[in-house]
Formats: sequence, C-alpha cells, structure tokens
Amino acid sequence: MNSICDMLGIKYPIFQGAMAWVSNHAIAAAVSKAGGLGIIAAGNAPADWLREEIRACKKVTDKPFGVNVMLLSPHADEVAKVVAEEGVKVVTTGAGNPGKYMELWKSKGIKVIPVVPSVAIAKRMEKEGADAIVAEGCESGGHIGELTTMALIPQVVDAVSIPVIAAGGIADGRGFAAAMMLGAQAVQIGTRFLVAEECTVHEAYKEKVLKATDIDTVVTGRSTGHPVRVFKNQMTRTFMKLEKEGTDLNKLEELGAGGLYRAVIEGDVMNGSVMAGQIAGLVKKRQPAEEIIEELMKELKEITLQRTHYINENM
Ligand code: TUI
Repeated sequence: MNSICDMLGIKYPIFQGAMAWVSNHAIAAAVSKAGGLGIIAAGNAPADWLREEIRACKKVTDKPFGVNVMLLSPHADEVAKVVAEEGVKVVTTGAGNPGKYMELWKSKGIKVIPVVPSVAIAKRMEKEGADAIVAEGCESGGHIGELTTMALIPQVVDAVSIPVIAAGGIADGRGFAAAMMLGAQAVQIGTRFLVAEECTVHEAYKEKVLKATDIDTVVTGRSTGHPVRVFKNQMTRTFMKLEKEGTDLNKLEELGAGGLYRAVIEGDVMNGSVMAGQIAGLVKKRQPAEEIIEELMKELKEITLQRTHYINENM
C-alpha cells in the first residue's frame, strides 16, 4: 500500500486514463475490479449519460472508481453536479481549472485530482484544495501541454506536497518503474487500455493502436491553443495544411469537432480524430484489463528486484 492506494481504497497504484467517448462503465468497472482505479470519462457527453454510466458501473463493482470532468465541455456544470449527487468517490479533471467546483465536491467528501501539464498549474491546484495531482506529459494522447513526462514529474513532485500520479508515455512495467523513480506514487495509463478486451472502442481504432509504430502520432492544433495528439491520417494532413495556410481558427475547430466521435464510435480512422499516446508502438496485444494490471505489477516488481540486485552486487 502507498498513500494514494490508502487515500482511494484501491489495491494497485494504477489509474485507467479517462478517454472521451472511450472510457465508459465497461472499461472503468473492469479496471476497478482488477484493483486499479477505473475512470469514466464524461468528455463532451450530457449529464444524463454520465448518471447512467455511474449507476451501471456500481452494478458491476463495489470497488472505488472515478469520473473525469472535461472542463471544456458545454455540459461541465451539470456533469459536476451529477458527480456530487451520485456518490462518486474520486474526480479527476482535464483541460482547465476545476476551481469553481471544488467546494461542492469537497463538501461531499470527494477526492479531487486535477490533471495538469505544468508546475504552476499543479501549485495552483494544491492551493485550491486538490487531494493529489495527475501530472501529464506531452507523450499522452489527446489534449496536451508542452513538457515531457521525464521533465515534468520530478519538477511537480518537488513543487507540491500532495501525491503525484504520472501520466504520458507509460504502457509497461519499465515506464511504471521509471515514473516511480521520478517520485510519482502512481501511474495513469490510457493507450494500453484502448486494446483491453472490455474496452468498447471501435475495432478499427484498436487495430490502429496494435499496428502503430513509434512515429505514428502527431500534434495538431498548436495554433488554435488546443494542441491534441492523434494518429496521423487524412484528417491530420488536411488539418495541418490548413493550419500552415493560416486558416481561420473557427474553421479549424469545426474540422476537429466531432472527429473523436467519428473515430471511436463509427470507426472512421481515416477522417476522424484517433487520439493515442506516443507509446502506442509498444502496445501489441489485446488482453483483459485484469491481465494488463497483473502484468504491470509483475514487471514493476521484477524490475525493482533486478535493480536492487544490481546495486547490491556493484555499488
Ligand atoms: O484533458 C486532457 N486530455 C484530453 S481532453 C480531450 S477531449 C477534447 N477534445 C478536443 C479538444 C479538446 C479536448 C482529449 N484529451 N488531459 C489533461 C490535460 N489538462 N491536459 C492539459 C490540461 C490542462 C490545460 C490547462 C489543465 C489545466 C489547464 O489550466 C488552464 C487554466 O485555465 O488554468
């Protein structure tokens, strides 16, 4: 047990990344049942969808699970209320400052864990009452900041006194161990759970991850102020051409809007936004969520023992 596991009542320090349209109750419940922290992503979905997903998750498992509130969502206010009403134990937030919901959530005893891309935002979140911080490097899929996980984690760990969870570029025991060495108390993993058997993302999306190489993702939208890491495809080629030509920001946003739904639900991996992290090239097999979690813990343990052995023998 470490302090994050104690704080949240989970067995293993592994969060399942909240992926909009992807992370529903099916994957969240599977991860929580296996001892990690499953997280339902509210994304841009309406509050009623979230309410149903929370109730469905509770039917499958009595283990703790979380909800992620995507703060750019037009439904964020109602979603924040549903989280408080439905007795969710843990909230993570993304793509903004959750300050205005903090009082409501804290009054219900909810643990609040904002996802942040920089030291300054991490410090502000701690001051505003966050219980822990997910520090997310730009290796991650989706909406990202500027810093890599390697540079971000130790700087955030030194800047705050609450626990730090590392995210971005982690998919196996090696990344897990490295994150712990940087001072993180847990990891958040998204891309690898895309190919979990319980994950309901479209088959074409799963195939895209399984066939990926190291250089298959790209960041679009730096000029719009919403940088997003996605797989290169026809959509990104068009987007980047228009971005280079200085196309009107609203037109670019329009092109991106709806793209994630097209990829996740309809399986249009040519013209949709196929968000995934740089570590996709490492993800080669479909597995049940429980097997992924057991394998991560086994690898973490083996690596830690190997290093201890090396130190005892050589130093
Ligand atoms: O939120 C994410 N990743 C996401 S959200 C998402 S859905 C979406 N789709 C299209 C456009 C935009 C979003 C897909 N992936 N990760 C966590 C994250 N949070 N990354 C960066 C931030 C962040 C940025 C600024 C957190 C706080 C912040 O603060 C700004 C402020 O106002 O203080």
